[in-house]
Amino acid sequence: MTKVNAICRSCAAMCPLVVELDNNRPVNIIGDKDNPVFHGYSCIKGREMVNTLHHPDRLYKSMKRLPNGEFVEIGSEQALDEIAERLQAIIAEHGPRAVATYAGTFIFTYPATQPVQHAWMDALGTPMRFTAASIDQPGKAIAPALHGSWQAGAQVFDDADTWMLVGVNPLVAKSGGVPNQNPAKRLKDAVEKNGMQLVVIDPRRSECAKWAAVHLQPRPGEDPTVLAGIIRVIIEEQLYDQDFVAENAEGFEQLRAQVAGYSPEYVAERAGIAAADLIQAAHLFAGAKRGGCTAGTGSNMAGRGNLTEYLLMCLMTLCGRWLKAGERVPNPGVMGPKFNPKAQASPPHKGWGLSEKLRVRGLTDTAVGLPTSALADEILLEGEGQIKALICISGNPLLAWPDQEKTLAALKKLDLFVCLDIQMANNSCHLADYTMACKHSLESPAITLPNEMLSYFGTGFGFSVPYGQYAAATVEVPEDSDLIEEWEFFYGLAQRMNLPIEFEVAYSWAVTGQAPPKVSLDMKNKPTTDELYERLTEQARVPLDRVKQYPGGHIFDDEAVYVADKEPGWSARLQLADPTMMAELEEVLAEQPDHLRFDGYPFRLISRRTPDVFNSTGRNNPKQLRKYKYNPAFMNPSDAANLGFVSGELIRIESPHADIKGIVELEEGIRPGVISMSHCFGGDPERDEDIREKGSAINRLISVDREYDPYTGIPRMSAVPVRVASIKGDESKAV
Ligand SMILES: Nc1nc2c(c(=O)[nH]1)N[C@H]1C(S)=C(S)[C@@H](COP(=O)(O)OP(=O)(O)OC[C@H]3O[C@@H](n4cnc5c(=O)[nH]c(N)nc54)[C@H](O)[C@@H]3O)O[C@H]1N2
Ligand SMILES: Nc1nc2c(c(=O)[nH]1)N[C@H]1C(S)=C(S)[C@@H](COP(=O)(O)OP(=O)(O)OC[C@H]3O[C@@H](n4cnc5c(=O)[nH]c(N)nc54)[C@H](O)[C@@H]3O)O[C@H]1N2
Ligand code: SF4
Ligand SMILES: [Mo]
Repeated sequence: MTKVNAICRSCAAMCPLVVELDNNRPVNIIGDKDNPVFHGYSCIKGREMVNTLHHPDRLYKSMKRLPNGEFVEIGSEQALDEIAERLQAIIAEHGPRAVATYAGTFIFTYPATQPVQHAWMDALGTPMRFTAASIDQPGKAIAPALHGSWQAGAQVFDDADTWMLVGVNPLVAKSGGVPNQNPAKRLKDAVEKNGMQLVVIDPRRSECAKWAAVHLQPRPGEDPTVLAGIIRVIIEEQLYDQDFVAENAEGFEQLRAQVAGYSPEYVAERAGIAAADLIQAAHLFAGAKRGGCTAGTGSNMAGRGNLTEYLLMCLMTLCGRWLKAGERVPNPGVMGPKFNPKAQASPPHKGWGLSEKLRVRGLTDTAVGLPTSALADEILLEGEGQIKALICISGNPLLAWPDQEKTLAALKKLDLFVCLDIQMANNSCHLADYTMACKHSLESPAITLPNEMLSYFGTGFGFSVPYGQYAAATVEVPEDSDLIEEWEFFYGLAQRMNLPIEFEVAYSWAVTGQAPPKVSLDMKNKPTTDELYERLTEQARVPLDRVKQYPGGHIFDDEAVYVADKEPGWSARLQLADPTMMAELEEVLAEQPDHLRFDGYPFRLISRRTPDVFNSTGRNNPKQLRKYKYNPAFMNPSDAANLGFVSGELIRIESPHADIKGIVELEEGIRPGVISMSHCFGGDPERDEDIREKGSAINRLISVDREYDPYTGIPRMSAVPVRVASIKGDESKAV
């Protein structure tokens, strides 16, 4: 038996693990108790790699779908030859724009993939890169584009006296808000030891809300109203940082005028909360010395997510919650370049209207990339520019994209559909012409660079200390297998299509704002993943070799970096009154409140994450389904009583777009009028499986063209208007 250090790549947290191996097989996996940042933390999704590494569904060889629908094994080299040939034929007939990629969640923790993929696409001449980010929290990229950003970054959770969580639930998601390294311990310590005053805005009493000093439980989708109300209190009571605003922001008077209509009474009435709680939340947030606020998927998906994220940035600026000159930089970088910031604003830039135009809904490329909610339409819409080939990297469109029926039709219409996955259990792979069998996370080396870079994604994300870890591959790939890494797929295509692989390290751009040197790969002698990691970290503050000297991870706090003064004559300011956002504030006031619209749809369906699975991953491992095999329709017991529903009952849930079946589960903490369900459960519309075994596909309820953000295209994926009905006695029709 040997013990080795590993990095879990089953979510963005990248927890350090200790894996006990018996003859190349993991027999036990635990969190690393000696780790200085995670303190032994791990979750079942990581520990269960003991079972999922060699799960019966695991692919060891790539699969090809024959015209009769049968799947046969195919060698990876042969598959690459065939795919390259088919792509070339498609490009010859329709041009390179006919080739698109979609990157799902598991691309994130594999940092070698995207640079090679992007370089291949650049060389091919296709801009059609789509990712899950535009159906996740697109406001996170749009808001800094409109507000500008603070070069020194935000105050961090570690020494904050207050934090505001808006539709984000880090105790389950381990995404952000509370930094994702053992968030439960962090939040408990912050509240109990440091007296942090937590404000949570969530229509249900989430796991985080249990720690809140104030929990606002508004009607779903009313976050802009609530945040405008909080800003109004802070401005009217002069609780904001007047010096910081005077020196670094513009648009203050206009913002003040724009939020004037959002009185506590108006907000309380509209959002269904108590005015006193709203005022208390404003006082707690503005009254603290240090703090921050984070929005998550809930508030980004509930309509007007850009505005929600924008108002949170305004709150940060109003309260001066950015790092000031002379303060020590919490994380000056480890595998990223040295972060050497100044106490000054970067000016706003364009959030949308970037060069590529889509053919549907007037959508364009944006700060968060091309709108994935338009991808199915771009495949379906005939004519010049139609997408004919799609490569799906570690994603599951059929369950994850809004409007499942449309997604199904689109995936079937493709001339060529390729998935890169570790298993066929993914529903989308059944539609793919080729599924490339990829290495499992434990079969290739890993670095924590992606989580380090998350701090540039939003406040409350990433590592707030200079932490880094490298882990070599934990196990050898099985003999007889034919597995590739995702980057090797694109490298292999580039070789066959005579294309170069040249890229600039995007991470370096994010940290320094400057172009890093170009990396060109040798197209004859394939590099190793370790060599690619070397190239990606060429500008690292701590050389990769040094990181490798600490197999269990280390905090590299040997160098103190301080925020430098603003450059003399620096004139850029943070924008508190972006015209589009001000117009949206105006529209919100003018429109009929959401709860008075949608006659006949009295409920709002909101999003949530299921603790033991990751989107659609983990649903084929019984140990991860012990608590929930399916995705219950959680509702308030009073609603259930009024409708005569009992726990476990099968019901029909109907949106203006479609209907699905759900299974009632009672949850005291949910606001009446709200139903809360996880996505990525269920099957596809043609093979509806047993709902009590597999759950329901909530994306069938969502339309991409009914209510959507005009810039990023994200439709309303939370706060979805629905009605519910009993289907007692009719259960057979439901499965
Ligand atoms: N209604 C609704 N819809 C939503 C959401 C919601 O809250 N509500 N959330 C949205 C969000 S935030 C996201 S990010 C998307 C998720 O969208 P996707 O990323 O498209 O969906 P996942 O289920 O995460 O897909 C992950 C895929 O990666 C595969 N996989 C697992 N491990 C590996 C690996 O090591 N290598 C490779 N190559 N593949 C692997 C899995 O088998 C699975 O097929 O869904 C979005 N859709
Ligand atoms: N265990 C597990 N972890 C995951 C995932 C998973 O599937 N399972 N998915 C991963 C992915 S892809 C992502 S992007 C992250 C997401 O991480 P988070 O953004 O933290 O996602 P959730 O945990 O769903 O938390 C969203 C919260 O928003 C609330 N909410 C819903 N609608 C509204 C609204 O209109 N307003 C407000 N204020 N709140 C609302 C919900 O009740 C919920 O508590 O999690 C990641 N981590
Ligand atoms: S929290 Fe994420 S990274 Fe940590 S063990 Fe669980 S799945 Fe793995
Ligand atoms: Mo996500």
